[in-house]
Amino acid sequence: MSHELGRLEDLPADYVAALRALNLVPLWPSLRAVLPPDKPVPATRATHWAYEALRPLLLKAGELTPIEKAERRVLVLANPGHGLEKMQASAAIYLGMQLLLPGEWAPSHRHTPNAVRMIVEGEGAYTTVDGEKLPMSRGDLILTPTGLWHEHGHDGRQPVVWLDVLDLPLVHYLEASYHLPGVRQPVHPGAAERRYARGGLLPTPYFQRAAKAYPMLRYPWAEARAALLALAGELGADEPVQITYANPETGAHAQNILGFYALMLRPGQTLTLPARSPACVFHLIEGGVTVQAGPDTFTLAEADTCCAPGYTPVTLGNRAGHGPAFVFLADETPLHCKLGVYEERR
Ligand code: GTQ
Repeated sequence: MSHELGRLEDLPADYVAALRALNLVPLWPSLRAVLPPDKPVPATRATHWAYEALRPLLLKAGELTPIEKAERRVLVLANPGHGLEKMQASAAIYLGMQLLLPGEWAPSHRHTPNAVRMIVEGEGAYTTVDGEKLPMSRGDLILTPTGLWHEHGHDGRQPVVWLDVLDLPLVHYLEASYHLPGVRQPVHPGAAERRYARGGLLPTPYFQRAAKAYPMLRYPWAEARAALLALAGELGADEPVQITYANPETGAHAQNILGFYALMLRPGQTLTLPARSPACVFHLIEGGVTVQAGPDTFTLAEADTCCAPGYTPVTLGNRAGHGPAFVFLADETPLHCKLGVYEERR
């Protein structure tokens, strides 16, 4: 039973002042705000960022601000529900579109928040993470886990743009976010994605497995796309065709806080994802889809991004009559599961 609780205004002003002077606050006027009935009231609003609209502004940033003055030349995809200055897409997710121009270099640093890059356009750029030089192509997912040195360079001839997904809002909220500058990293040869190229077949040194917390840092789009097409061939027509970017040694999510996935929609397919506690981000790699998040419907063109708050059912539709659509997703599932607050409602 929910009955009206006492309000702050119901209390004598001198009583409230006496409490405040001792750093005390009465709970009951704010109880329903922090424990709302039945489900959370998210600040996160379903929001759509059209690539066509933001791209010229990002390129303009390339003219206005040299890389030396930016370190990372990024336009943040900020959720108005949180206030733009908070630079949050959701409670735990930060999104940014980063531009690197030919010949530029974004210097080495490391920080406590985890990052990934989803490459949006351009060829010839690379990021070096923990001494591994990782080429960037459209649709590739590149990890920059917490604490690893990373820097970005560009030997190509066209601007390169990628989507940064970080757990920065959460780590900042935890008062655990900080950054250290570094020097250019020596690059060691080898590509982990070739060592882990076959599912279920792990490279095994004779004495013990190399115990790297993040054994694979680059997930080429060609592999993910092929995996989705192969999976689609195995599943029934109505089943969701989705893969999780996983740590190939443990099978767990690739990173600790945010989850990353790729999803294929068959021609004409409509897929309803049940309401779940984590907020979710959708980025369209290929095709044309509609995303209906609660009362809001967005029409995504290629390279568009949108987000949906938690506890909201989401319906994805492939607008094309022929040809699959491919969507990259990021969400807060690993975090919610680890904290024991993960929930699905059907
Ligand atoms: O590329 O290292 O969008 O440190 C925000 C913070 C990108 C990066 C962002 C960062 C980076």
